[in-house]
Amino acid sequence: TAGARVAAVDLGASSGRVLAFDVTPDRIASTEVHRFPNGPVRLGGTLHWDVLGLYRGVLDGLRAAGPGLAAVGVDSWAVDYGLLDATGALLGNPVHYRDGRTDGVPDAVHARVPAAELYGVTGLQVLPFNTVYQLVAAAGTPQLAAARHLLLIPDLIGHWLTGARFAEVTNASTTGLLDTRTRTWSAELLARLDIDAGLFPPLVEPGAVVGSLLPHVLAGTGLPAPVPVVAVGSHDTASAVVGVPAAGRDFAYVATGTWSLVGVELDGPVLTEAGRRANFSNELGVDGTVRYLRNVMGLWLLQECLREWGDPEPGPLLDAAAGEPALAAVVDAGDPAFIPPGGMPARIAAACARTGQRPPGTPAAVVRCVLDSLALAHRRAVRQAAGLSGTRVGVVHVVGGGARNTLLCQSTADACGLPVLAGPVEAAACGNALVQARALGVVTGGLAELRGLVRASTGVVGYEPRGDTAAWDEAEGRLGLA
Ligand code: LFR
Repeated sequence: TAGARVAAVDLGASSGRVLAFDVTPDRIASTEVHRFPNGPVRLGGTLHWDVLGLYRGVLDGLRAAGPGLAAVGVDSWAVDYGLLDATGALLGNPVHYRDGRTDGVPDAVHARVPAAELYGVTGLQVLPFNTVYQLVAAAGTPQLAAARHLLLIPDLIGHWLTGARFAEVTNASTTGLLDTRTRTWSAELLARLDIDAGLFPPLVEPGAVVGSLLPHVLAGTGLPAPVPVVAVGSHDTASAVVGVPAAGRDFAYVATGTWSLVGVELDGPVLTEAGRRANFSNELGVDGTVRYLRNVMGLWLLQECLREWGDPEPGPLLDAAAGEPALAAVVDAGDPAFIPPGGMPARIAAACARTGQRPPGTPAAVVRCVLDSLALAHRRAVRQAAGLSGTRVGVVHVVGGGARNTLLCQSTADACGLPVLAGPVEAAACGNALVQARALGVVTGGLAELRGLVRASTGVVGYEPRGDTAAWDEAEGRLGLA
């Protein structure tokens, strides 16, 4: 085929978007056809996602992308799921990963399966919201007892679009229930944690055609049949790393958005004790790759401050932050204490005070503190990822929403002492679309070829490291991190 139009659905923690991509063998061009808000809904003391609202946004986006659609692919944030009963009905709204139900659960789980043993199988950083901890927190609830199927968010959307039930493997690897070495569900872990193995659908690798849009979906979106749905790297980070426009292999990436996911791409997992202690994850990627990375708090810190301040325009604040002195105060952007919503400026001030630093006194100074702290965490994770995996890193690619934040990109270059290449902002949608296009036969090759297409088609902004990294060493020292 000479070219095709595909729709990439990319659901993030603060917005969902549908992009139409026109893909030819040597170029991709995208249009954002629909964007809709996403966010937590607190109900009865529990944080939920409005998943039907998201599904409606997807349908609206598909209608806007049509009528010439050759395929659809869906990616979203990881770890969260919907439960279906025996008739296929959704059992309640999916719980948001920032909900407090998993407080204390990791320790309880590790008392049954030691953390080191879990890591040896799943290779995952302990984050309290990993699906395994959510399921143990939900044990004994009537809802879980009634459940017959568990579908991660993109698979749930895919199920509603096609009727098929499947678990795409890159996202499944964030559950803490997959054996990262074999890319299959760990029957042993499921048994030891009394989690019903029957809940989990068959795994599929990215690139598989999982079904096609159901008749009522076609009718509702005005699309002519048939429209295949392709499993993509359904974890947004997996798709974002496909969309990194790297020319060589000696790169680290920072996939920025609500989170910063910082690491390197490997051919296989690194399951060392040193990596576990440093809190590195081995997430499964497209084409058999592994993302060796750490979750860093990301722009969530900034988003939550802005919310607290009544959502002012971020532009002027970022400009003011650029005029503030660098590294006046920093916090550990890897600290899980920042996971829950609410009171972020006060929590940042408290973290500064705890480490003997004067808390930032103005919103501009808080923003500067947040961005410096992120840059510091990026540097730490890039260096550790390289060291722990024996990878040489010559350049850092910043993709996702943070790629348009010039202060963050420059500070990341300065902190790492490495050039930063920033963009594309919509890397996840690019990676999503390219995997679809390859499944359709419009493009061929491996990740290097797909990345070449991103490079040829999207603009990238370069940042050279300035100054010396000693100031960053000193700032890191203040945090007393191991
Ligand atoms: C980024 C992301 C991260 C995951 C977090 C929670 O959007 O998918 O990779 O750890 O959201 O699901």
